[in-house]
Amino acid sequence: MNSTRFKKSRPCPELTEAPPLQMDPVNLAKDFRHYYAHHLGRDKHCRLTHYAYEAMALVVRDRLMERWKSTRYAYEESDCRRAYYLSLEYLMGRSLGNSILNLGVVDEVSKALYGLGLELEELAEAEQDAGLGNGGLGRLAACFLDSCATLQLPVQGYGIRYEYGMFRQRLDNGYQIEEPDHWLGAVNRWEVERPEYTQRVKFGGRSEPYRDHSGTLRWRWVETRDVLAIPYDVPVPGHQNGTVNTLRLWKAVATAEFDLGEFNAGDYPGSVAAKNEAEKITMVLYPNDSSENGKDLRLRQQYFLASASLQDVMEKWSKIQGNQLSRFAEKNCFQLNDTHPSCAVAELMRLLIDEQGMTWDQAWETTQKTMAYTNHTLLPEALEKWPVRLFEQLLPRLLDIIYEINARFLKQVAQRWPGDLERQRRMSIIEEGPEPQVRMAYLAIVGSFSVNGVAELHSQLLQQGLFKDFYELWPEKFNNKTNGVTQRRWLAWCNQGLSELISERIGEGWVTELEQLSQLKPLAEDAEFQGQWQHVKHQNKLRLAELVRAECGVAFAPEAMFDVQVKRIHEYKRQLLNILHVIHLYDRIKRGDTANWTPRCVLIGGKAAPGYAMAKQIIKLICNVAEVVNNDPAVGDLLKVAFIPNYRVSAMEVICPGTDLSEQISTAGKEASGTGNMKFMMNGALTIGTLDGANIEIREEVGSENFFLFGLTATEVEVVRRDYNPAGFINADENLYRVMQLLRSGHFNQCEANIFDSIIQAIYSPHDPWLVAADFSSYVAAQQQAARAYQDQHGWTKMSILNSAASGKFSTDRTMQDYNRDIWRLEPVSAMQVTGGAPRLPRRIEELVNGEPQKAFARTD
Ligand code: CJW
Repeated sequence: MNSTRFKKSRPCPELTEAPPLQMDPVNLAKDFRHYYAHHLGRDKHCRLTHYAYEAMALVVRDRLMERWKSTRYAYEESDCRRAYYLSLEYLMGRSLGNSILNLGVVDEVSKALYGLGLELEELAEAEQDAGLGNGGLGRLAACFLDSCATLQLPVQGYGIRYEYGMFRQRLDNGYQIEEPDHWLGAVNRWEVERPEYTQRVKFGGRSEPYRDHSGTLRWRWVETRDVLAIPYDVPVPGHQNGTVNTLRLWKAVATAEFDLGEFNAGDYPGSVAAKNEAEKITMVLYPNDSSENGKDLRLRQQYFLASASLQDVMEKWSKIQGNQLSRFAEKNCFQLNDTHPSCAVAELMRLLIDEQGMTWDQAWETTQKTMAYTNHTLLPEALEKWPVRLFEQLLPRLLDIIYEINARFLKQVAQRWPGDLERQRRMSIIEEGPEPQVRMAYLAIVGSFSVNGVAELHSQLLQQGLFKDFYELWPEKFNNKTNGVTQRRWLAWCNQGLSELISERIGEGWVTELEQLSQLKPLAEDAEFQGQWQHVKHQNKLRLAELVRAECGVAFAPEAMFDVQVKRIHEYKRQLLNILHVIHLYDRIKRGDTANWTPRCVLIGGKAAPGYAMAKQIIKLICNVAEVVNNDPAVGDLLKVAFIPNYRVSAMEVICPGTDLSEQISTAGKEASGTGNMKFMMNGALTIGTLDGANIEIREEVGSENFFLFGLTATEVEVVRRDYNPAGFINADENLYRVMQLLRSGHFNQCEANIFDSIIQAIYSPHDPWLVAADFSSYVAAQQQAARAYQDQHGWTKMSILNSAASGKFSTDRTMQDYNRDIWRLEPVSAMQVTGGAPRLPRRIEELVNGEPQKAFARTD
């Protein structure tokens, strides 16, 4: 930056050295009052909880700041190797509660607020979700950051600061309406703008050869239209360990010159248009979670993130190490969250060659040792491809580099399989055809030293299917890293009743070592413990019932079984199968088949991509079925159905603690992992599910007797699909036949003729890739088993406790240790010495800090 605003002055420690802020209720209350009255200018007449939230956010933020600084210093001083997580999405949700929990001051803050006549829970509710992601992939990134900070790993997240996050979903007569989520309309207390680290990102123009001073032929990217990337840093606190890591989010801003250039040329509207064009890049999150739609703005976003982040890391490197780039790969590692940021492979090559003067071979070695790629999907429509033509227009220099990478790579393929032209065509980074495309997954694989899937089955299927050729060439690159979730948010914070009960029995160690939950196993049949467990579940069900009443106007009775499916709406996730089962239950009630009935409350929620017509139709069907079922006096309390609008992180914090039965019913081989399944399990829900994604590992951990399994396996799915005859399945199953009759009769769309025709057709289609009809019978059987099991509350509670007790594997603390052991190879760095108080350390980290051999993170080779 050349602005005078950022002129450097001499270092001035007395500016920032201050005694640590106190964390006791008296001081917290004092600071709260200061912010409320003096900073926000509110007084006793202000009844808006929002300002109380803001004041508390400021109090907490101050405490984060000092730890954040010491963490930065600790990383700098230790000159440690670092990893960077590159992701187009971070679903952070709310920050206040999480920060308070991780600072270890839940009781202190509650007391301080109590003294002021306020309640922490109510304040926390006033915070808007930071919804900078679509679903599992974005939430996973947020859980990863939490675990890295807790493990004191020097990992920084890089992402985009979208002005508009994930759209808000409203329902109008059962139809999804999308509303903009202008989350930055309110002040965001959880970010710090750092214009002093602004980067410049190039677009457009052309590449041109030239000779440098030594006469070497080089390339440069000229006549570009640049965009500035301004970083906003978000603090990511570890759990009671003094560490605060950073998530750096980039905002796009027009450059002064190119504004002025057009302005001076007398084209004022042109200059404004150019400014808008630049700033559009970070305006909105694309609301697709499984199919790319080839919009050029999306490619701009991807490159913007990759380029700004890489330049940022390079700049820091140069400042400290000079132009000693030979050790860059030793000290830096980039984890690519799916192919979305995979431009980074070519961009790093460009920076190393064009800007740092490396040779191709040096640069390639550095890149290949630095990049690691995680795949999150097997769906072919989600595999990103960009038209070569678009690359040429937007990123011409990158396209040159991709061509060169591909040429050299295909030579390697030809050497390994001489004469196998078909294989070369299959493996080429450039897909030939009328509209040639860049296959981003192949670019990511070729440019990375590690390629991982996100659950055992998914990683296997990648190796045997989608990436088979690459696996044959480089088996050593491929590995699995089963997903997880952070138990800090997904148990300790969101289910405080269960947390307290668990901690009373086994201590608090599980908060940083989830495997300790296995100590609950011997208590699974303990009558007293069961009673307490049931009491907590009951309270959580009341809380969930209140949410459903407020949001859906449907009364859920807490004695009924709460049967929940919340996730993005997609055909492969089979919300349709769920609602067919609901119709079947309704049909049974109507025909009087209700002996030994288990009352059930079915809750479904999730957003459909705005352009995904079938997914929206499925929402409409769910809503219409709910309307009929809930208003039929013959049904009464036997069955209730609700679709909860605007499903998001903060809603899940109420939903998963109150759930009895977790629906994980995707067509086998389609859900890469799933992470909602883990949140439910941790909170003591039982799973009804297929052998798909991480369900398989959940069932392995908890035992088949504590899991309701149904459906075809991934292998069987392939076989059945070959000559699939849904009508055969429908005619062979009386229950399904009746369900289809009800649907076809228009029973759920009495005044809306034919609106469900496309759904009915899809079920009857021999080309239905999701095999809804094929799995119906076994799904109904598993549901019946679950219903019967629920009637034995003693048995059910036992299974519930065992599920929670067996969820240890599904902590992102474990996932991050796996990434670190096999991919990142970082040493944890403690930032403790500088902060006030005596934070409690998890045992493992205590050993590390106290100089014990760093077993947990030692290289195994
Ligand atoms: O990642 C989770 C998995 C889950 C998987 C999800 C995923 O479906 O099973 O638990 C964490 O590993 N999300 C995506 N792929 N896989 C995903 C997300 C956003 C996308 C996209 C794919 C956005 C676009 C395209 C594909 C786009 O162009 O906007």
